[in-house]
Amino acid sequence: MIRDRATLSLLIDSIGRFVRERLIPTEAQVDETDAVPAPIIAEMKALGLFGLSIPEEYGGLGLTMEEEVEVAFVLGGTSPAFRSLIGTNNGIGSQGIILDGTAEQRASYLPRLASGELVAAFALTEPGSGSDAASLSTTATKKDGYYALNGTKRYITNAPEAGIFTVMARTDAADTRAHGISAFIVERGTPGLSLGRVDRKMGQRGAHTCDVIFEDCRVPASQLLGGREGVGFRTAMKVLDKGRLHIGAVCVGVAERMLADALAYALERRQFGQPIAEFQLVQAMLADSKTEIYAARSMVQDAARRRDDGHDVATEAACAKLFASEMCGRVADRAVQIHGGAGYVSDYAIERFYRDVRLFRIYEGTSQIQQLVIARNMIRAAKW
Ligand code: COS
Repeated sequence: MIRDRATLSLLIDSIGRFVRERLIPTEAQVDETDAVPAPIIAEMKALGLFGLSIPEEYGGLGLTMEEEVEVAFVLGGTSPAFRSLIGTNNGIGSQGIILDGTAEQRASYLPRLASGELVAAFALTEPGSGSDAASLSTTATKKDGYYALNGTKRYITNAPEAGIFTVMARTDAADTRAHGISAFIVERGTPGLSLGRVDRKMGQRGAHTCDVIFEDCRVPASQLLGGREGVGFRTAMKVLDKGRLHIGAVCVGVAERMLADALAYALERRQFGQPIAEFQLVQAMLADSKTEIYAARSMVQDAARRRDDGHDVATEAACAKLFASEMCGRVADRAVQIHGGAGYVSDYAIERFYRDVRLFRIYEGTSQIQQLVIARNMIRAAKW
């Protein structure tokens, strides 16, 4: 639902200008140095980007899902590393607190997440537990007024920068699946929490991941998310439903950027005496990409509206993420093809985007997990 079109247009215009004038010119530097410059981060904070989806009462912009995906389309027009920096505060890092946190937990963390003073991370994946998230083995053992956390979380986005971690851990050793899992808000600096070395990734340089290690990490009982044990897996799944929709929107934005770059190149590059855009085989690649982007954009918008209307969109979010991320991979491949040899060297942005977008088909649930979620929900609905 779009609450006020004029206000949203102003926001989108200012973010679009920021993307064009500040982020796109800094993309190559971010890739080379593996860091987003501090002045850019300060501007992101001033624009309110860290609190897009955090409710207004906590200092955020309180965007609806439909508004958020419109913003994500625009943010997708530049390197995904920039979006990644604000992604956890708006998505997987804050949504557990928004959806299921206690009043005290919301009041304590959301204002600082909205301003960007604090960066949040979401710690679900482990060395032995990825797609099968319910099998996680990190334990949280209740002692006198605190929980002792033990285990390792892997590939945790923004962990090197994070001030808080939403950590899924097993509080009931007897239940080896979802209902034995609880969620905790763990502050950086808690004794027993340490970080591994920053991962060397294929792409998205400037966005950082690493292991988060818990060794008898004493977490006060007040940090149990929502004050309830056994519902942490459900919280994580709800968070991921929203996150998947957001990632679908980012995929649309990035695909639009790659297609714009490919079209510009096809118009400028001449072979056989004419711009290669005049060749029908190149046109087919342009047209297929345009069509698929339009389809993905429509899916994401529709799923976002349904979520705003209060519907359960687990299936639609999975459909949107599956289609948009796979589409983004195909567009990246065609865009490199249109660039020819120029697409394989780093003088053009497409070489970097090709590596960056590969992650979309993996994180926040692989394409295969999206397929599984969609089919399971279909079968469940058919049975009732
Ligand atoms: N919203 C709310 N609750 C949900 C839910 C959702 N979208 N999906 C599942 N649940 C609930 C189920 O209702 C069930 O609770 P009840 O038994 O009380 O009904 C519980 O969670 C367990 O669900 P399920 O039995 O479906 O769990 P499975 O282990 O079989 O499979 C999948 C769940 C595979 C879908 C899940 O593990 C998953 O999404 N894996 C991918 C993880 C991922 O995306 N990782 C990325 C890391 S973060 S970047």
